[in-house]
Amino acid sequence: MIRVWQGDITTFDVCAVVNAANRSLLGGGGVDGAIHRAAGPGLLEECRKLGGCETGSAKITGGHDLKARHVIHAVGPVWHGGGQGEAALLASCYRTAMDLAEAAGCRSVAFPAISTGVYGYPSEAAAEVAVDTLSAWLEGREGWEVTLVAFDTRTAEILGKALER
Ligand code: AR6
Repeated sequence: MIRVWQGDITTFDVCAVVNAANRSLLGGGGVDGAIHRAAGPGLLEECRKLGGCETGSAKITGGHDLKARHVIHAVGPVWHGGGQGEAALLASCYRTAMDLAEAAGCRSVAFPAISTGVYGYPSEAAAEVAVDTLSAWLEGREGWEVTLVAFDTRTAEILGKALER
């Protein structure tokens, strides 16, 4: 099951929250900064040991001071107009994050709108990639709760529309 929820992902009580990180995995602005602030310095300490992450992939850590047991740090693509494999890289983020959540024994995951802030990916197109990729991944699997977290009303509407298609 996929649902849309508007609010701050750092408050979410799920098995894994996904972070929209960069390749260094050493923190940044946006949702990344918010997650690191809420999780406390132990998260950065753990991230330092990961050696970064490729665009389109993800790595998992503990949740530290968050309610969530795990943080999955996914590195979305920077938007360059759509002709540089952005959609495939974004889809790969969602799939890899779900694979890592499953391997960690999770059945509940919350995602921010990866790449749609600083990285400039158009929100409508990103929402369709998110919904299509997650729907395909969830096919044949039972008991999952996947939440698409929108920080603002506009993103919530866009995600809702992508879900209703
Ligand atoms: N809860 C939920 N969503 C949030 C929150 C929050 N607390 N804060 C922001 N968002 P962005 P990106 C939304 O820029 O585009 C960082 O510096 C935000 O409104 O956080 O993937 C990293 O270190 C937007 O819809 O991530 C990278 O360098 C969405 O989260 C770079 O930004 C993603 O926006 C990654 O850029």
